[in-house]
Amino acid sequence: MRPEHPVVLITGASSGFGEAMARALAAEGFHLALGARRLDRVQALAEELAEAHGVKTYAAAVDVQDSASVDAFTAGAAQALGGIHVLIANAGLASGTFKMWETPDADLEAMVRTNIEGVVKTVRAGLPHLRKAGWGHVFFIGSVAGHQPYEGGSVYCGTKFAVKAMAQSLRLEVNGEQIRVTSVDPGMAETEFSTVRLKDDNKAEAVYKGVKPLSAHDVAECVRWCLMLPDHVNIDQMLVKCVDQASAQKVHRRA
Ligand code: NDP
Ligand code: 8X3
Repeated sequence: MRPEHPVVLITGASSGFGEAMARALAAEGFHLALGARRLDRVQALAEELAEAHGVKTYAAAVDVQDSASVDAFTAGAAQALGGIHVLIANAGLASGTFKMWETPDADLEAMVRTNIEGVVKTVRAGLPHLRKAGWGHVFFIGSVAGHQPYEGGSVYCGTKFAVKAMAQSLRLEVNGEQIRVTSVDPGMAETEFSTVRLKDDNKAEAVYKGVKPLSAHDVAECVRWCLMLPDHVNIDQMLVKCVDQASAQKVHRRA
Protein backbone atom coordinates (compact mmCIF):
# COMPACT_ATOMS: atom_id res chain seq x y z
CA MET A 1 0.00 0.00 0.00
CA ARG A 2 1.16 3.52 -0.78
CA PRO A 3 2.69 5.17 2.30
CA GLU A 4 1.30 8.55 3.32
CA HIS A 5 4.64 10.24 2.70
CA PRO A 6 6.71 8.09 0.32
CA VAL A 7 10.49 8.51 0.26
CA VAL A 8 11.97 9.40 -3.15
CA LEU A 9 15.64 8.93 -3.99
CA ILE A 10 16.85 11.13 -6.84
CA THR A 11 20.29 10.95 -8.47
CA GLY A 12 21.53 14.05 -10.26
CA ALA A 13 19.56 16.34 -7.95
CA SER A 14 22.09 19.18 -8.07
CA SER A 15 20.63 20.76 -11.23
CA GLY A 16 18.16 20.47 -14.09
CA PHE A 17 15.51 17.76 -13.98
CA GLY A 18 16.67 16.25 -10.69
CA GLU A 19 16.43 19.57 -8.85
CA ALA A 20 13.04 20.34 -10.43
CA MET A 21 11.71 16.89 -9.49
CA ALA A 22 12.82 17.43 -5.90
CA ARG A 23 10.93 20.73 -5.82
CA ALA A 24 7.77 19.27 -7.38
CA LEU A 25 7.69 16.22 -5.11
CA ALA A 26 8.50 18.10 -1.91
CA ALA A 27 5.41 20.21 -2.60
CA GLU A 28 3.39 16.95 -2.65
CA GLY A 29 4.78 15.92 0.76
CA PHE A 30 7.31 13.33 -0.42
CA HIS A 31 10.42 12.87 1.72
CA LEU A 32 13.59 13.23 -0.32
CA ALA A 33 17.04 11.66 -0.65
CA LEU A 34 19.07 13.91 -2.93
CA GLY A 35 22.39 12.87 -4.44
CA ALA A 36 24.94 14.26 -6.89
CA ARG A 37 28.67 14.87 -6.93
CA ARG A 38 28.23 18.56 -6.02
CA LEU A 39 27.40 18.14 -2.34
CA ASP A 40 27.00 21.87 -1.61
CA ARG A 41 24.14 22.11 -4.09
CA VAL A 42 22.17 19.07 -2.89
CA GLN A 43 22.68 20.08 0.74
CA ALA A 44 21.35 23.59 0.10
CA LEU A 45 18.36 22.21 -1.82
CA ALA A 46 17.59 19.65 0.90
CA GLU A 47 17.66 22.35 3.59
CA GLU A 48 15.49 24.70 1.54
CA LEU A 49 12.82 22.08 0.78
CA ALA A 50 12.72 20.72 4.34
CA GLU A 51 12.14 24.25 5.59
CA ALA A 52 9.57 25.19 2.93
CA HIS A 53 7.47 22.00 2.94
CA GLY A 54 8.16 20.33 6.29
CA VAL A 55 9.38 17.15 4.59
CA LYS A 56 12.31 15.01 5.76
CA THR A 57 15.38 15.29 3.55
CA TYR A 58 18.75 13.59 3.24
CA ALA A 59 21.55 14.85 1.03
CA ALA A 60 24.84 13.19 0.19
CA ALA A 61 27.60 13.24 -2.38
CA VAL A 62 27.24 10.33 -4.78
CA ASP A 63 29.07 9.34 -7.93
CA VAL A 64 26.80 6.92 -9.78
CA GLN A 65 29.78 5.46 -11.63
CA ASP A 66 31.03 4.02 -8.35
CA SER A 67 29.17 1.07 -6.79
CA ALA A 68 30.45 1.74 -3.26
CA SER A 69 29.37 5.38 -3.46
CA VAL A 70 25.86 4.45 -4.69
CA ASP A 71 25.51 1.74 -2.05
CA ALA A 72 26.56 4.15 0.72
CA PHE A 73 24.17 6.87 -0.50
CA THR A 74 21.27 4.42 -0.70
CA ALA A 75 21.93 2.85 2.70
CA GLY A 76 22.37 6.27 4.31
CA ALA A 77 19.11 7.50 2.79
CA ALA A 78 17.14 4.44 3.89
CA GLN A 79 18.47 4.73 7.41
CA ALA A 80 17.89 8.48 7.71
CA LEU A 81 14.41 8.47 6.15
CA GLY A 82 13.10 5.07 7.29
CA GLY A 83 13.05 3.39 3.88
CA ILE A 84 12.90 4.16 0.14
CA HIS A 85 9.83 3.85 -2.09
CA VAL A 86 10.64 5.68 -5.32
CA LEU A 87 13.88 5.64 -7.31
CA ILE A 88 14.59 8.25 -9.96
CA ALA A 89 17.72 7.24 -11.90
CA ASN A 90 18.18 10.66 -13.42
CA ALA A 91 21.94 11.37 -13.28
CA GLY A 92 23.31 11.41 -16.79
CA LEU A 93 25.15 13.37 -19.42
CA ALA A 94 26.24 13.71 -23.01
CA SER A 95 29.90 14.48 -23.58
CA GLY A 96 30.70 15.99 -26.97
CA THR A 97 29.09 15.57 -30.39
CA PHE A 98 31.63 13.17 -31.85
CA LYS A 99 31.07 10.78 -34.69
CA MET A 100 31.57 7.23 -33.45
CA TRP A 101 35.11 6.84 -34.77
CA GLU A 102 36.20 10.18 -33.29
CA THR A 103 34.95 9.60 -29.75
CA PRO A 104 37.79 9.92 -27.19
CA ASP A 105 37.96 7.28 -24.46
CA ALA A 106 37.25 9.84 -21.72
CA ASP A 107 33.94 10.90 -23.29
CA LEU A 108 32.97 7.34 -24.19
CA GLU A 109 33.60 6.17 -20.63
CA ALA A 110 31.84 9.14 -19.03
CA MET A 111 28.64 8.45 -20.98
CA VAL A 112 28.63 4.67 -20.69
CA ARG A 113 29.64 4.60 -17.04
CA THR A 114 27.14 7.28 -16.01
CA ASN A 115 24.14 6.65 -18.25
CA ILE A 116 24.19 2.85 -18.32
CA GLU A 117 26.27 1.59 -15.40
CA GLY A 118 25.08 4.38 -13.09
CA VAL A 119 21.46 3.49 -13.74
CA VAL A 120 22.07 -0.20 -13.05
CA LYS A 121 23.95 0.62 -9.86
CA THR A 122 21.18 2.94 -8.67
CA VAL A 123 18.42 0.41 -9.31
CA ARG A 124 20.46 -2.49 -7.92
CA ALA A 125 21.11 -0.66 -4.65
CA GLY A 126 17.61 0.77 -4.27
CA LEU A 127 15.30 -2.03 -5.32
CA PRO A 128 15.61 -4.12 -2.11
CA HIS A 129 14.19 -1.15 -0.18
CA LEU A 130 11.16 -0.90 -2.51
CA ARG A 131 10.61 -4.64 -2.14
CA LYS A 132 10.86 -4.40 1.63
CA ALA A 133 8.19 -1.67 1.62
CA GLY A 134 5.96 -3.68 -0.73
CA TRP A 135 5.22 -0.55 -2.79
CA GLY A 136 7.51 1.14 -5.24
CA HIS A 137 8.08 3.09 -8.43
CA VAL A 138 11.26 3.19 -10.51
CA PHE A 139 11.79 6.03 -12.97
CA PHE A 140 14.33 5.89 -15.76
CA ILE A 141 15.15 9.16 -17.51
CA GLY A 142 15.67 8.28 -21.16
CA SER A 143 15.58 10.71 -24.06
CA VAL A 144 14.28 11.34 -27.55
CA ALA A 145 17.85 10.21 -28.34
CA GLY A 146 16.80 6.72 -27.24
CA HIS A 147 14.10 6.72 -29.91
CA GLN A 148 15.68 8.59 -32.84
CA PRO A 149 19.46 8.38 -33.30
CA TYR A 150 21.24 11.38 -34.79
CA GLU A 151 24.68 12.17 -36.22
CA GLY A 152 27.17 13.20 -33.58
CA GLY A 153 25.26 11.29 -30.95
CA SER A 154 26.20 7.69 -31.56
CA VAL A 155 27.40 6.96 -28.04
CA TYR A 156 24.88 9.17 -26.21
CA CYS A 157 22.01 7.80 -28.33
CA GLY A 158 23.34 4.29 -27.70
CA THR A 159 23.22 4.85 -23.95
CA LYS A 160 19.67 6.17 -24.11
CA PHE A 161 18.53 3.23 -26.27
CA ALA A 162 20.05 1.11 -23.50
CA VAL A 163 18.07 3.01 -20.85
CA LYS A 164 14.87 2.30 -22.78
CA ALA A 165 15.75 -1.41 -22.97
CA MET A 166 16.66 -1.56 -19.26
CA ALA A 167 13.32 -0.02 -18.28
CA GLN A 168 11.48 -2.56 -20.42
CA SER A 169 13.47 -5.46 -18.99
CA LEU A 170 13.04 -4.35 -15.39
CA ARG A 171 9.27 -4.07 -15.90
CA LEU A 172 9.24 -7.72 -16.97
CA GLU A 173 11.52 -8.74 -14.11
CA VAL A 174 9.38 -7.19 -11.34
CA ASN A 175 6.05 -8.19 -12.85
CA GLY A 176 3.89 -9.57 -10.05
CA GLU A 177 5.20 -7.08 -7.49
CA GLN A 178 3.64 -3.69 -6.65
CA ILE A 179 6.51 -1.90 -8.33
CA ARG A 180 5.76 0.44 -11.22
CA VAL A 181 8.42 1.10 -13.85
CA THR A 182 8.30 4.23 -16.00
CA SER A 183 10.67 5.69 -18.54
CA VAL A 184 10.28 9.45 -19.03
CA ASP A 185 12.01 10.36 -22.29
CA PRO A 186 12.33 14.12 -22.90
CA GLY A 187 13.33 16.02 -26.00
CA MET A 188 15.38 19.23 -25.83
CA ALA A 189 15.14 20.88 -22.42
CA GLU A 190 17.10 23.87 -21.19
CA THR A 191 19.18 22.74 -18.21
CA GLU A 192 22.95 22.46 -17.71
CA PHE A 193 22.89 19.54 -20.17
CA SER A 194 24.21 21.45 -23.21
CA THR A 195 26.85 23.32 -21.20
CA VAL A 196 28.14 19.98 -19.91
CA ARG A 197 27.98 18.46 -23.39
CA LEU A 198 29.57 21.32 -25.36
CA LYS A 199 31.76 22.77 -22.57
CA ASP A 200 30.98 26.27 -23.87
CA ASP A 201 28.18 28.58 -22.66
CA ASN A 202 27.75 30.35 -26.00
CA LYS A 203 27.45 27.11 -27.94
CA ALA A 204 25.01 25.81 -25.31
CA GLU A 205 22.87 28.94 -25.66
CA ALA A 206 22.77 28.49 -29.45
CA VAL A 207 21.14 25.05 -29.03
CA TYR A 208 17.95 26.76 -27.80
CA LYS A 209 18.07 29.85 -30.04
CA GLY A 210 14.68 30.72 -31.54
CA VAL A 211 13.01 27.77 -29.78
CA LYS A 212 10.85 27.46 -26.68
CA PRO A 213 12.34 24.25 -25.26
CA LEU A 214 11.01 22.16 -22.40
CA SER A 215 11.95 23.43 -18.96
CA ALA A 216 13.15 21.22 -16.12
CA HIS A 217 9.82 21.97 -14.43
CA ASP A 218 7.91 20.56 -17.44
CA VAL A 219 9.77 17.26 -17.12
CA ALA A 220 9.32 17.19 -13.34
CA GLU A 221 5.57 17.59 -13.87
CA CYS A 222 5.58 14.46 -16.07
CA VAL A 223 7.23 12.47 -13.28
CA ARG A 224 4.89 13.90 -10.67
CA TRP A 225 1.82 13.01 -12.77
CA CYS A 226 2.98 9.40 -13.34
CA LEU A 227 3.66 9.03 -9.64
CA MET A 228 0.31 10.44 -8.52
CA LEU A 229 -1.78 8.09 -10.67
CA PRO A 230 -3.58 5.27 -8.84
CA ASP A 231 -1.38 2.32 -7.85
CA HIS A 232 -2.75 -0.03 -10.52
CA VAL A 233 -1.86 2.42 -13.33
CA ASN A 234 1.63 2.23 -14.84
CA ILE A 235 2.82 4.66 -17.50
CA ASP A 236 5.41 2.54 -19.28
CA GLN A 237 7.01 5.24 -21.37
CA MET A 238 6.47 8.94 -21.90
CA LEU A 239 8.13 10.62 -24.90
CA VAL A 240 7.74 14.36 -24.29
CA LYS A 241 8.99 17.13 -26.55
CA CYS A 242 8.35 20.86 -26.90
CA VAL A 243 5.98 21.88 -29.68
CA ASP A 244 8.89 23.32 -31.69
CA GLN A 245 10.60 19.91 -31.82
CA ALA A 246 9.05 17.38 -34.21
CA SER A 247 11.87 14.83 -34.00
CA ALA A 248 15.39 14.57 -32.59
CA GLN A 249 16.67 16.60 -35.55
CA LYS A 250 13.68 18.57 -36.86
CA VAL A 251 13.34 21.73 -34.78
CA HIS A 252 11.44 24.86 -35.79
CA ARG A 253 13.40 28.04 -35.01
CA ARG A 254 12.03 31.57 -35.10
CA ALA A 255 14.23 34.34 -36.53
P1 NDP B 1 21.99 18.64 -15.93
O1 NDP B 1 23.38 18.68 -16.45
O2 NDP B 1 21.34 19.90 -15.53
O3 NDP B 1 21.90 17.60 -14.72
C1 NDP B 1 22.61 16.41 -14.72
C2 NDP B 1 22.70 15.89 -13.29
O4 NDP B 1 23.39 14.64 -13.29
C3 NDP B 1 23.46 16.83 -12.39
O5 NDP B 1 22.78 16.94 -11.16
C4 NDP B 1 24.80 16.14 -12.19
O6 NDP B 1 25.28 16.44 -10.88
C5 NDP B 1 24.37 14.68 -12.26
N1 NDP B 1 25.46 13.78 -12.57
C6 NDP B 1 26.22 13.70 -13.68
N2 NDP B 1 27.16 12.76 -13.57
C7 NDP B 1 26.98 12.20 -12.33
C8 NDP B 1 27.64 11.19 -11.61
N3 NDP B 1 28.68 10.50 -12.12
N4 NDP B 1 27.19 10.88 -10.38
C9 NDP B 1 26.15 11.54 -9.84
N5 NDP B 1 25.49 12.52 -10.47
C10 NDP B 1 25.91 12.85 -11.70
O7 NDP B 1 21.15 17.92 -17.08
P2 NDP B 1 19.62 17.41 -17.13
O8 NDP B 1 18.89 17.73 -15.90
O9 NDP B 1 19.08 17.88 -18.42
O10 NDP B 1 19.88 15.85 -17.25
C11 NDP B 1 19.26 14.90 -16.42
C12 NDP B 1 19.01 13.63 -17.24
O11 NDP B 1 18.12 13.95 -18.30
C13 NDP B 1 20.24 13.02 -17.90
O12 NDP B 1 20.15 11.62 -17.80
C14 NDP B 1 20.11 13.46 -19.37
O13 NDP B 1 20.74 12.55 -20.23
C15 NDP B 1 18.61 13.44 -19.53
N6 NDP B 1 18.04 14.21 -20.62
C16 NDP B 1 18.28 15.55 -20.75
C17 NDP B 1 17.65 16.26 -21.78
C18 NDP B 1 17.91 17.71 -22.01
O14 NDP B 1 17.71 18.18 -23.15
N7 NDP B 1 18.29 18.48 -21.00
C19 NDP B 1 16.71 15.61 -22.69
C20 NDP B 1 16.53 14.20 -22.44
C21 NDP B 1 17.16 13.55 -21.44
P3 NDP B 1 26.82 16.62 -10.47
O15 NDP B 1 27.54 17.21 -11.64
O16 NDP B 1 26.71 17.54 -9.28
O17 NDP B 1 27.26 15.25 -10.10
C1 8X3 C 1 18.98 15.16 -24.66
C2 8X3 C 1 18.19 15.56 -25.83
O1 8X3 C 1 18.16 15.71 -28.38
O2 8X3 C 1 20.13 16.53 -27.22
O3 8X3 C 1 18.81 13.81 -24.37
O4 8X3 C 1 19.74 14.20 -27.40
S1 8X3 C 1 19.12 15.49 -27.27
